[in-house]
Amino acid sequence: MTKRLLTGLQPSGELTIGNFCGGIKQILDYQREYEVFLFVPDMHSITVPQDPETLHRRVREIVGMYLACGVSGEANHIYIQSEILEHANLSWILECHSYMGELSRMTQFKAKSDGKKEIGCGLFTYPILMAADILLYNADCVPTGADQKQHVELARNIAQRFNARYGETFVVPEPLIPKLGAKIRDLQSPDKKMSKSTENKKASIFLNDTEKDIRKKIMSAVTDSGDSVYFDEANKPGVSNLLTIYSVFSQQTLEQTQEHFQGARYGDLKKEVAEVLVEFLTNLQSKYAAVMSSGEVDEVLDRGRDYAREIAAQTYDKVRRLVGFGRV
Ligand code: AQP
Repeated sequence: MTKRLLTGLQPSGELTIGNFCGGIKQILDYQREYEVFLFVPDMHSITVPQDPETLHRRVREIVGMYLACGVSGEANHIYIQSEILEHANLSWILECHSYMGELSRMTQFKAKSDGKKEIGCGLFTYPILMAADILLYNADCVPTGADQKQHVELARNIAQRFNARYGETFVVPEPLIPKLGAKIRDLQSPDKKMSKSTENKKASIFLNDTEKDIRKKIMSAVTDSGDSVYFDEANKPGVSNLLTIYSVFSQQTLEQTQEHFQGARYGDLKKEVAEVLVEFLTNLQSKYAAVMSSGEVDEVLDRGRDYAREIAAQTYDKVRRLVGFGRV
């Protein structure tokens, strides 16, 4: 049987090149090998406040971006999380099989709640919803950037715990972390990862950035002391980040990139990184405009919803019987 791969990107902001490297690129790499489930986690987005109109708009835009990037809407199942009610139903059951201790260890929760006076419960429990997203479709693999690896490990633990108690029910998923680009760094604070919901817009390159903005952001990216270009993540995170970005978007290995920039100065590196991004993103943006003016997004989402609903209903029905819900 063809193995299943599942992933989703939250419509919590405009997608960044980090989201492309950790999420979308992996789907492009694997979509011929796996049965792909790609969903829009709109339920995850409201773990932090969202404007409803903007969220509606972004849900469609993100699917347009998946398609513009080259994700096949015909071969893959693309759907919106909130349109499949079993995500929330299964999440509740899994929540009752999870522990406060394991959720408290999630580094993303610590980072997102740091310094906040009021911390929403959803921010704390959302890794369980993520486990439900994965286990509902018995996904074998979950492509993800380094930041989400811990959440996939939690999903594995919950699946194993459930299977041990009720008998083999869920496939135990494996995280699939890219060798290159698993953590694209913030351009202004390279100790942090690049994020779509960053407050400092200069810190992230968004997939819909203008040519002018791309060049400006890359040219003002924080580099490190010294002036020679080489890859050393611990001591030169800013420069290493630019080398990684260049490699991914020029489709070269890190070794080829390092060779290419031997003897170069920071200014040369930045100019070439900006060039490669401008070429990739302007091309992507014209494909995106074409997708958004066609009716493709809704067609793909309707098809994906119908397919996903059937699988989700089967899994949920099995699980609710196992835990003793309703009438047999
Ligand atoms: N900087 C990154 N480098 C590589 N991969 C990344 N991902 C996120 N940031 C980077 C990967 O993108 C996919 C979608 O992520 P998400 O939408 O579920 O949320 P996130 O991980 O919380 O991403 P953001 O951009 O930081 O969103 P906000 O700002 O809303 O929290 C995942 O595969 C993720 O690993």
